[in-house]
Amino acid sequence: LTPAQWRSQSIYFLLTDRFGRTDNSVTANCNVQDRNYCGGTWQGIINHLDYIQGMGFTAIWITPVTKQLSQNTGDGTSYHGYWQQDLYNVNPNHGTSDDLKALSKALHDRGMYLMVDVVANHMGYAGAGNNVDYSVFNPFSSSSYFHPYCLISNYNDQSNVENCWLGDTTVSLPDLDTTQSSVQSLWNSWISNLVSTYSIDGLRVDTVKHVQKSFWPGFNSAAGVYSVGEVFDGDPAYTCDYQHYIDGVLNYPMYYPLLRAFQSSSGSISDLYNMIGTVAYDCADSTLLGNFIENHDNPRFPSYTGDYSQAKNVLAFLFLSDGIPIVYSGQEQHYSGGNDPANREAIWLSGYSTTSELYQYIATTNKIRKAAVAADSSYITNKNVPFYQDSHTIAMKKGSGGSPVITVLSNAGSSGSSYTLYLGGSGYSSGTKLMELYTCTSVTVDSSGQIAVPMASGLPRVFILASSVSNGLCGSTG
Ligand code: ABC
Ligand code: CA
Repeated sequence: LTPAQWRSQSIYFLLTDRFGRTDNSVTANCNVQDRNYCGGTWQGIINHLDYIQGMGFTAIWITPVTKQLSQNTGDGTSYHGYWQQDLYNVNPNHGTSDDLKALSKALHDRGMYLMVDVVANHMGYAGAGNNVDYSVFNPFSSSSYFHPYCLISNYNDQSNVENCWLGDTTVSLPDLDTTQSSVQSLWNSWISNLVSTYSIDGLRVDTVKHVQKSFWPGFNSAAGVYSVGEVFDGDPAYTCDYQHYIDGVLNYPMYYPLLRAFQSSSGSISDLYNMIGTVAYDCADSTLLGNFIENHDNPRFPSYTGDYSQAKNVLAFLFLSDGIPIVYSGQEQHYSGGNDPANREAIWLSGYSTTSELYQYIATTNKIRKAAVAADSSYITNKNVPFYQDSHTIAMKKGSGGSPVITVLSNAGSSGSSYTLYLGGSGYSSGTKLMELYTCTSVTVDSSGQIAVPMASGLPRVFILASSVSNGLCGSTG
């Protein structure tokens, strides 16, 4: 799938080891602190695709598929998939190569897409960096393919970030010398092969800032599919620049102000408001970024606040601002794990409840985004514009000039009061009939051009033209 085709997708990100088991168990023990395999498999994902599709997702992103180091180390095992040793075989803990093909086919049979996480910066080794036996790697079986050992010590020094090694002295992440043309051509033919062998539709690319920028255009084009890179940095100037080298990046610049705005009722709305403009300006194309509020490297949102209204507001932002929404598995069950490894809970232990509050909320929000796309061919490419803020509230419009989607978000939380927000500046003229899609309230724009927004319990509100309501929303047919 091309970048343009990915814009309107929505992505469910899961750790293969933690999502579903071949035996369909919902009781199998998984102690996150053990940092060990819990038994999730590609077949287990196939078994639970209804659960994912039932929330309206059109794609999944799965953790790396390559064969890993096999030891149980002081840092745990390779259950997460970022400690690869053999690029030409798959991780046997997750199944066979045929199982992975079957997952790809099962997704495609439903009209869904497969995004695979890939790592080109490093391999993984159980032991200290000055003691690596390079012959265990396939390919790259000699030290000559790698940068000399040094641990990254200064994140403000870009050559240190690119040329030294991630990991620690328990598990080393031997850092490939990606400036060598032999290394580049191995990676490019590998990725091209992987994509075609498994009919992969998109890539999430790990550790992008740890490889020189000039490596990525060749890799991205050899892949031939939309690639979204991980540049773990909140600075928009630093992170957005990578979009000149790879199709998209994970929206780390938005992550921090989004978290701070909604993690408490005193969070800064204005910082978020300003970052929307900054990212739209600094990034080459904000509509190709990957939006998230949770992942396997950061504490989950409910570890900051247990409030469901605040959780709904951050979700609404992911889906209704510029970029491709990414929900991290377990977010729909309001899981609350903190730092790695606590944020990697097994999903089966939730019993895959489809009635939980956020599961239902996400399903509605996916429908809203699809209805917006269906009603307005330029919705997905028109930039989101914030146009109102107060200390607890932000309003944004996105879509073609005449009929934008209006999103009103609040950080007041579930105990927030009920009141009417008279919202001007939406661009809608008086007399226009709108529908609020979470409450199914009809509102006519008043004579001074204001929308009477029925705020309550700190919940998000979203308006579209009443005549555009579709996709089963608010009792619509079709
Ligand atoms: C394991 C254990 C951990 C233990 C660690 C030493 O070993 O699980 O508990 O603490 C994989 C595994 C991890 C494993 C690591 C290391 O490998 O999943 O469990 O940790 O062996 C990607 C993946 C990630 C993966 C790897 C490695 C890379 O998403 O799951 O980890 O393939 C850096 C990298 C980033 C990486 C991340 C984990 O580490 O850049 O690619 N993620 C600063 C730095 C960032 C740094 C981040 C976290 O800290 O700038 O580069 O990310 O260490 C903001 C700033 C940011 C700043 C943050 C903290 O503050 O703007 O720049 O980020 O304000
Ligand atoms: Ca590197």
